[in-house]
Amino acid sequence: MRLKIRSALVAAATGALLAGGAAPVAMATVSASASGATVSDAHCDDGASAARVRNKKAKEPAQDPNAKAYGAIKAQPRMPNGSVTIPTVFHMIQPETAPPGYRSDAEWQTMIAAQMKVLNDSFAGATGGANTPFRFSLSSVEFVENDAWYQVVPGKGERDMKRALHTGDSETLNVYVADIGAGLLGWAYFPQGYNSGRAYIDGVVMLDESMPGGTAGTGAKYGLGDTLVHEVGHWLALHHTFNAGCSASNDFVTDTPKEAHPQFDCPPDSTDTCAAPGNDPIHNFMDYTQDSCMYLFTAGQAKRMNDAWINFRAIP
Ligand SMILES: [Ca+2]
Ligand SMILES: [Ca+2]
Ligand SMILES: [Zn+2]
Repeated sequence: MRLKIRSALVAAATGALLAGGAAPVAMATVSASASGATVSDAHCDDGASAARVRNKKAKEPAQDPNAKAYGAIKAQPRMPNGSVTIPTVFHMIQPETAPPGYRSDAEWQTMIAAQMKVLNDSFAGATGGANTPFRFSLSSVEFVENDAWYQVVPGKGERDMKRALHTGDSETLNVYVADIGAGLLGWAYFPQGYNSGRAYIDGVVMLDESMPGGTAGTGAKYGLGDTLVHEVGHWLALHHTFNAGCSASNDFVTDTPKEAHPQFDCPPDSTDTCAAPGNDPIHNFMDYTQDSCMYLFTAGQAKRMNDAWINFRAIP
């Protein structure tokens, strides 16, 4: 199969953020040995994945019961806020023939720039939560026309796509953007799996219309760009706030109150599903509430991401 890739390299050396889609777009066509296989085998054979779903009926990728439970993480010194800038690579997966109304590349570029701002503001605590060591710099955007990957789900199609497109190392954030299937908003892999011999699988896959200005969800309730923030939380080892429910371990973060199950939309602040102290963390990026409702990481989550970076991603 011919794989058409149009690559727009964006200030890779300086790490400057892309402003409003104004970057020059270099056209290139390359061939790849993608098999064109179907993406119907939605099972996920890596237990180290975690997802965000669009609705209560959507299934998350199945988790391998034999996979390690990535629980407590070895404590490390807290890095200063904003001290780690993560190069971020966008792979924009597109249909081979654009349907009527499909967005132009310039529109996607604008949404990607807005997405980077949401990501940085969120990890800086500028939206109401804790500051973190992490900032993100857009290093490249590529547009890839491939019908087999356009509605990718976890599984073989995902692996084919990532084998062909993944770039960088454990410190590089690869973001695959597509009209993903299975009712998912996105999924990601925990950093502990990076050196499993399948480093190419690392990264985030997310729904294209979940980017800022997108149409995802009823009333575009998932169209403010928080899906990427949530998935990068997983990429830095955060569990869902409802992980293991009201159990003692919960999400292995002490300052996120336990909650029995995911919350959707935006329930009242008084929502409280576990007897343990504190109301449910419905405003936390790692719950399942709508974008306008989620806007914070806690100091404990910032510390867990800090520790995960040093333990699993930082290259000495
Ligand atoms: Ca907790
Ligand atoms: Ca409680
Ligand atoms: Zn998730």
